[in-house]
Amino acid sequence: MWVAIALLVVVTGSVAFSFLTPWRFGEVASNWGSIDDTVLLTFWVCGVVFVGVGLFLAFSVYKYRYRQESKARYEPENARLELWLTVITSIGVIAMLGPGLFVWDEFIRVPAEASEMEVFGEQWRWRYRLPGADGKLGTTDIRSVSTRNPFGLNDEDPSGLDDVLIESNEIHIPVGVPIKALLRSKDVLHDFFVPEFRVKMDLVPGMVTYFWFTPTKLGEFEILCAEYCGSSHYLMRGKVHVDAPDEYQTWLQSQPTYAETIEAIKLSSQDVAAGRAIAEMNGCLACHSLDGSEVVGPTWQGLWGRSETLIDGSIVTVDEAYVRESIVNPSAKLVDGFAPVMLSYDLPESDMESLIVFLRSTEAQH
Ligand code: HEC
Ligand SMILES: [Cu+2]
Repeated sequence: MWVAIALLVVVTGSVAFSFLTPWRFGEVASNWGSIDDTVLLTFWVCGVVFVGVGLFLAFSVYKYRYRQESKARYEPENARLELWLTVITSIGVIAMLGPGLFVWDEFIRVPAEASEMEVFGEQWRWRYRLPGADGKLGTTDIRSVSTRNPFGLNDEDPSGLDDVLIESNEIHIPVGVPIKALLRSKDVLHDFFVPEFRVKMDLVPGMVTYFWFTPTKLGEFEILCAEYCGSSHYLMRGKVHVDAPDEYQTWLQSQPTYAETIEAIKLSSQDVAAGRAIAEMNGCLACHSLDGSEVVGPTWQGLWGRSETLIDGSIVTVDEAYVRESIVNPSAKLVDGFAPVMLSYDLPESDMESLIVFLRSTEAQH
């Protein structure tokens, strides 16, 4: 009796929770409302089965409870019962999964007018690449990836020179324009996920995966990596800004092309701008700010020459030796108050020198 009541409470409680819960889908900000429909369909099919099974269980537990005089019947086979259970289960599974196949087909059937956007993931950041004036992304080869060419663009391919490189976790896209997202990973499995767009797909090393979407709402939306990809997976976040067309153009004009980044680095290695470009290309600025704000690591504002307290309580002055050690072997001296999440970098000496020129320029002005 009590078991049957407990089962009834579980069933009615679950149903009530599903209808009263404050945790609902947020508004969809893309054309993929149909993804919500498939999720809700799964929810309803599972819900109906759950209620049916739960009630049947409660009923059976009560009806066939132990009684002194009752006797069990021996009935190991029942072909009719098995037949209709199989039919009903099959219908349930088809109803649940069938419509999703049609949505999936649309999800990867990219409209011809879609513009391309490459999403490049690595431990633990995002980068993006947009086709330049020629509307074509240049070809890449993962073997060409270097600190100066983080996307691995083929230098022989002229269509890559005008590609716009976004060395930031944040990307802008214009509202109302269909976009084909091409996903690449430099190292391990990652997963590009924008909950409000209802889009999500793995980045698989060695291949390019894709899907398409049209953003329908202006605003800022969070990008998450939805595949556990190492110790700092939780830091692998980004933002997509959906802009009005003119705002988007303004932003786009301010982003460097591949040809421009090559130029910036060609400047003498004594040039602060070259060092800054190297810091950007290596992703240092994803964790170190230049404006005093604390991102993941200590800010680089006023870095050179300042006194830093380490976790063992000792104090060091930031000079060339300390900076070099912090880059090559970050765990040797950990700054107090920060997580040990920086990876060691093996930079060519010329890049290291440029970086140091740039970091020297951060000395606080008195
Ligand atoms: C994943 C985030 C992350 C990235 C990327 C990163 N760092 Fe760091 N960095 C940190 C953290 C956290 C600390 C503080 C803990 C420590 O000392 O390791 C730090 C400390 C430092 C320090 C010592 C700073 C001080 O105030 O004493 C230097 C110098 C430094 N990083 C340089 C670099 C350079 C150069 C790069 C790029 C080549 C880089 N970092 C990339 C997170 C990062
Ligand atoms: Cu990841």
